[in-house]
Parts: sequence; structure tokens; C-alpha cells
Amino acid sequence: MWLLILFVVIGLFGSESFVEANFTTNCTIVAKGNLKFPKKFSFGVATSAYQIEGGWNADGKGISTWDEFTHNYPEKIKDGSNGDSAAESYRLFELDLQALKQLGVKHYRFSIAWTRIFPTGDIHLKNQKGIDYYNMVINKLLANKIEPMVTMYHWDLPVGIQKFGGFFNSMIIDQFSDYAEELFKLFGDRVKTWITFNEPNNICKSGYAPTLIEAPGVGDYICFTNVLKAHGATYRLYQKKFAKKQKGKIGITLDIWFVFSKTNNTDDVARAMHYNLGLLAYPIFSKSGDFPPIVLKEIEKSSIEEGRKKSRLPSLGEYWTKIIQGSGDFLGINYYTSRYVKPATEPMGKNPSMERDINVQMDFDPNWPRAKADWLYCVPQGLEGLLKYIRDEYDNVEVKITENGWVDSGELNDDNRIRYYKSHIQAVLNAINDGCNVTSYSAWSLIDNFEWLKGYTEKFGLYYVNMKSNKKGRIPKKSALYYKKVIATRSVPNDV
Ligand code: PNW
Repeated sequence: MWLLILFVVIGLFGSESFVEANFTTNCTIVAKGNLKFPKKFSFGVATSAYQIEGGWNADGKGISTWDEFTHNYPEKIKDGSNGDSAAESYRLFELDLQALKQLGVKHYRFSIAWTRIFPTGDIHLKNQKGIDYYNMVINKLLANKIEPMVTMYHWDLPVGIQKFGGFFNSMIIDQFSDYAEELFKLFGDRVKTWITFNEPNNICKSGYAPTLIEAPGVGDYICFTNVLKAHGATYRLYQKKFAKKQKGKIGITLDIWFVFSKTNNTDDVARAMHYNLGLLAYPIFSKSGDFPPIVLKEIEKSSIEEGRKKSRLPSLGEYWTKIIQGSGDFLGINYYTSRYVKPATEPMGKNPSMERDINVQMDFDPNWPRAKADWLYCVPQGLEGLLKYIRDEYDNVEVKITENGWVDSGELNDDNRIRYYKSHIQAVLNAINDGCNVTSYSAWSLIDNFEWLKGYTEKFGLYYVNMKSNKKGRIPKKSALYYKKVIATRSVPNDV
């Protein structure tokens, strides 16, 4: 009997069912200024290789950490699934292309699977079939006037590289920049927008880097440092050997929840932003370089108090500070949601950990409508706030929104996704009207795909894909037609 009651309670309040706050009033934002996006503004969509391609061992592809992780630990994925076939974009790119054309996008952000081109990760062994695949993708996009925006690394590390320690070993600096150099040689004549890393935060901190050893407060900082060095080295290499001829732009994509303070305490907001965005953005985009001074100072102090000889987050040093400072032509931003912050009353998280170092409480507003994922609330004013923060803090650097999207169970009649897009695209337009240097927007995602630890239980696509069928047709959801209208009119139609 008690068990039954427990099940009913879990059923009612478990993560699957939740009270949807009022969308029509709380997922909106007021339009300010010009109602049309500038002519040059580029609308597109984004995907990543492991999440859509399938063909996990097709045509000589090597094994990545995600192949290994999902095969060895299916119980860690919500539905026990994996990306072995996913939406089969490796076999069915033509279907993606039709969807892209139907939407009328100006660019397509996709990622290259390192193991498709270099099966072991090392550049001495090249897989021509993998190269052929990405040549085909790039050429077909260009033939249809769709610009390729290429992410070099979206979490699928070759196991051959992981064997050396992956991002814990500074060898990754050469391993990554060697790989990047090959990509410039192979595709740089046609690809003009490169993103080195997608969300180092997730690479270094969470279950999204499944094979990394957990060592919070130490390992994550080593990983950040190596990512920054690999990024900086790659940028310099491009400038030295390719920029003059290829004339492309190189950036990095960072994920960030914007934060508000209920008491309007600007110090709380500034501290949280220096840790959550600044750790990676400040070394690249600030005038002084290196990690934010407040972060360096606070972590050094805690480290000494913990009885260590030196800081868990050492300065990047003169040599690397110089290489990394200014090593971005644009800042890629993945924005999904926001939080309220206030200083913690009790020490947060494990000792040591980044959570303990930041030591702020994160809260949400019960009025914010929640998506199927327990972390995603609709907060469009957070996107506008974030863009203005970047404008003021980082000298109005060029920003490309590289991801933004809403998760549900995959319904075709997805009015809530439309409401989310409508308000967030309006937030971008408001920010542009207020002088923010935002030049492009990529909706996440073109098609339903493998949502990492959530498998196929959470869907972000503008197009529905029946993962069980062999045909895997792409069916436009209502939101795809809405986004098509946004692109065609360069405005924010009032459909919902
Ligand atoms: C991004 N969070 O990851 C990734 O770049 C995509 O591959 C992914 O499918 C998409 O967002 C949706 O999840 C994130 O918890 C994962 O805040 C988690 C968070 C943010 C971004």
C-alpha cells in the first residue's frame, strides 16, 4: 500500500510531470526599437556529429569516448540508447539538406567527428571516406548558398587520445592543434567560420565528458587550462599559416546561464559571471588576459588555506596569457536559460570543488515556464541581459549565438517551442537595437537527435525524426514553419 502511494507521489511530482507555469504571460518579452533584423544578420540551425550522424563504425570510422561510454554503460543513458544510428545523417544527409533548404537558412552549424577523419585521433592515419563525407556536406551546402559553420570538437573524443589522458594531459594542445591544422588544409578553402570547442564547461565538468576522471576543483581547472591553450595555439597557427589565404574567422562556443540578483546586488552577479563565463571568456576576450583577477585571488586563498603549496587554478603565465589573449574573432554563445543568485550561507558542494569556490546559491523563479528538462526554464530577458553584459564587459566583441532551443517529448504541434523561439529571437533583436554586436543565431536543433544522457527521451528538433523507422524522414513541426517565417521576414512574427 505504502509502495503504491509512493509510486503515485513520484508519478505526480517526478521529473516527468511538472506544473507548467503560464507560457502566454511568462515566456514573453516586450519589443524595443527596430522590428527587423539587419540585412547581414545570419539565421541558421545547429547540430553535432555524435547526436545525428549514426554510422558509428561505418567506412573506417574510429571509436570515440561516446561510442565507448554508451556501449559499456547503457544504464547511464536514460533509455539505454546510444548514437549508433541516431538520425543517420551519415547515410541520409540529403534529408537534412532538404530541411535546411525548406527553412531557408543562411548557415548550418555542424560538427566534425574527429574519429571519422583520424580513426585513432593521431593525424598519421587518415580515413579518406570520412574526408569524402564532409567534403560532400560542405559542397552541397555551398551549392545551395548555405554557409558551413564548423565545430571542430563537440565532445566525441577519439579513445586513442583519451588513452593519453585527454584534456587532463597538456599533450592535448598539440593533438588538437595538429587535428585543427589538417581541417584547415582539407576544408579551409571553403569553410570560413570555425569553432574550436563546444562548451568547455561541459567538456571539463559534467557527465558530458563521460570518461574523464572526476577530480572537482582541480581536474576541471586543469582541463579548462588545456582547452584554452589548445584553442589559443590553434588560433595562432591559423593566423600564421592560413588566415591570409583563407580569410576565415575562428571562435569558441561557451555555454552560460545568465544570472539575476533578487536584491539587485551587482557584486553577486559580477562574481557569478566571472566564474561561469569569465573563466573561459576573460583569458580570450578581456583587455588584460589571463583568468579574472578575482577568481585567481579567491582560489589561491582557498588553496593555501587547504594546506596546498600553490593555487588549484594557477595563472596562465606570461607566455600563454599572450597567446590566448585576443585569440577569438567572435564569441559563440549557447544560451538556454537563467537563474537567480545569492551568496551561500553554508559552504556549497564538495571540498574542494568549483561549486565551493563560487559559493553562490542558484535559484529559479516559480513563474518561469519549465521545459521537459529539469534545468531549462524560459527566461528570454536573460538572453537580452547576457548580450548586454558581454557588450559592456568584453568591448562589444562579435557574438554568434551558436545554440538556443526548447526541449519537449517530440510533439509536432509544438506551440511552447514557438513561444520560446519567438521571445528569445525578440531578445536578440532588442539587444541588437541596443548596440550589441550580434551577427548570427543558430536554433538548436535542426532535427530530433540523441540528447546525451537523456538518450531519445528529450527532443530539441524543429523537425521530427522517427528514430525507429529505417527511412528516418524529417517531418517539419509547427515550429519549423514558424522559424521559416522568421527567416523569410527577418522579423518576429506574432503567431502564438
Ligand atoms: C548543449 N545545461 O548542451 C549542447 O551543446 C548540445 O549538444 C545539447 O544537445 C544541447 O545543449 C541541449 O542540451 C547543454 O544543463 C547541456 O545547462 C546541458 C546544459 C546546457 C547545455
